[in-house]
Amino acid sequence: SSSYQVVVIGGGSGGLAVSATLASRLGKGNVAVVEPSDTHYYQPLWTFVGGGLKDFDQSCLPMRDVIPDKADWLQTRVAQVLPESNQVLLASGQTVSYQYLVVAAGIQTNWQKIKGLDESLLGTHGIASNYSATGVSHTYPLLQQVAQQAATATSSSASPRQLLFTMPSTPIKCAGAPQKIMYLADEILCREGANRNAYRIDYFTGIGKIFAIQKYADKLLAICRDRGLNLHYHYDLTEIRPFQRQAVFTRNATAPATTNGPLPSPIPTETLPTRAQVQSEGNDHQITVDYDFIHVTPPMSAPDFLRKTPALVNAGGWVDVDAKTLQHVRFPNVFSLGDCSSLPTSKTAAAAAAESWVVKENLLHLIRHHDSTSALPAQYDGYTSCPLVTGKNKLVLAEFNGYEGTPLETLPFNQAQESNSAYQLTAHVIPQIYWQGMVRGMWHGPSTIRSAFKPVAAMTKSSD
Ligand code: FAD
Ligand code: UQ1
Repeated sequence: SSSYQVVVIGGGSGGLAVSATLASRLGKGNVAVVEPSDTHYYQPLWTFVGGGLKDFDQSCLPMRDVIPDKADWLQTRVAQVLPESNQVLLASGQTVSYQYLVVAAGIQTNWQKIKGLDESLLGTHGIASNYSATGVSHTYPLLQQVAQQAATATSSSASPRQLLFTMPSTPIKCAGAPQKIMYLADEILCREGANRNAYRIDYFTGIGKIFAIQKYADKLLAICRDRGLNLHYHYDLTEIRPFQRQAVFTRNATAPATTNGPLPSPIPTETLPTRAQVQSEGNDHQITVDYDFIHVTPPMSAPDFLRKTPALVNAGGWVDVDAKTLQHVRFPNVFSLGDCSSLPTSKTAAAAAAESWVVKENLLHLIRHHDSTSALPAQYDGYTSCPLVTGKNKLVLAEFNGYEGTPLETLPFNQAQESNSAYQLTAHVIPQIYWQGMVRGMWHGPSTIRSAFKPVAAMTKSSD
């Protein structure tokens, strides 16, 4: 059994941002990163890959090239955390002891929660998902296929090609990604020459809003209206019948509560997809829709292995940390960041960048001052960001304080507007920031840039 000063679970965005700095500060042999994957993924690029705007290869680097030089890489998964004895149990059977633990294991995609769906089906039967390393490369070819079909549709009386986009009611990473690919799909079909009435786009979301922050939701709703994209709230995708190309949506419990009797007007008939059947029985309300293309965002949850340690997680299964200090609420030598944490903000790499600073400051403080009674120096404000690409060269750069639900913008213009500069920044500059900065522990979000722009923003944004 080996022993380390710090063990980091996960070599993803959050795990590398933390371990890079800690390994260089604490020196060789003192930091271990437990990570099973051969490849590190820059997942934010997958929206662009699905839209045919980037190559999949640009989102990957071999894990061995990004694990910090001075850290030991244990290439296996953590099977269980034993926080009472300061140990982790590895899938290989080994136990590893730690003085400090950082949990950055990401979020788990649960494909099997949708009846009839398996990750291996992506790319077949018109089923696509950008939420899969193996599946994302199939999205664009499928979109081109349906675009060709719509473009060559001859009879104007034929029913339109049906494209469906789904968002589950569970927490997910990058809550904007389920709709970003819809905007890109619409643009691809238009570009391939499809007549607007030769295809129809429907977005089914498990929740009751298009976006959590009103300022951006208003803009996105206007975009959907202008582009004729149909929105349906409180529906979860519950089944796919690949061979029939049918999707079944179930109205969920987040729908407006009724004291008794059936739910109020499900989908108004005039907004129903063309080839759809409604099944209603009391409050159990389902719609079966024939599709030609469907982009699935699977339900997600905290990783299963965390649930084996109830003391580590909250009722939802997320690592239970203080929202400001990122220190565990019961184990002071444990920290967590990123998608697997309980932090009540929107789960993104942008959030993990800001969080990584707080984890490093506070953990190094504890190492320097063994008296854990002195207050931890760094606090996370809830910053997160969601670059909503709405087309080639168009993007709404949502940036906000997820704790307060208020915009927290970096650039000196109103970021609810679609802009080319925000597109160029997200497509070309931020990936460089990620590979050169974040995975090396040197990018903690844009707060210093925001401060630098403050005088300019004060002049240009006064009329927002
Ligand atoms: P990850 O980066 O997912 O890393 C988790 C790591 O833990 C993985 O390497 C995994 O192999 C490892 N792991 C899992 N289980 C174990 C175990 N038992 N033991 C050891 N290791 C384990 N974010 C943005 O900021 N902007 C965007 O535009 C954006 N767009 C996105 C679009 C898509 C399609 C997707 C899928 C995500 C997007 N994100 C975006 C979200 C972003 O990728 C994540 O929020 C971010 O990667 C979270 O970092 P993390 O370290 O928590 O998890
Ligand atoms: C960001 O910092 C980040 O992490 C590297 C992202 O993940 C890909 C983002 O999408 C965004 C938008 C940011 C914020 C950075 C700037 C310069 C606004």
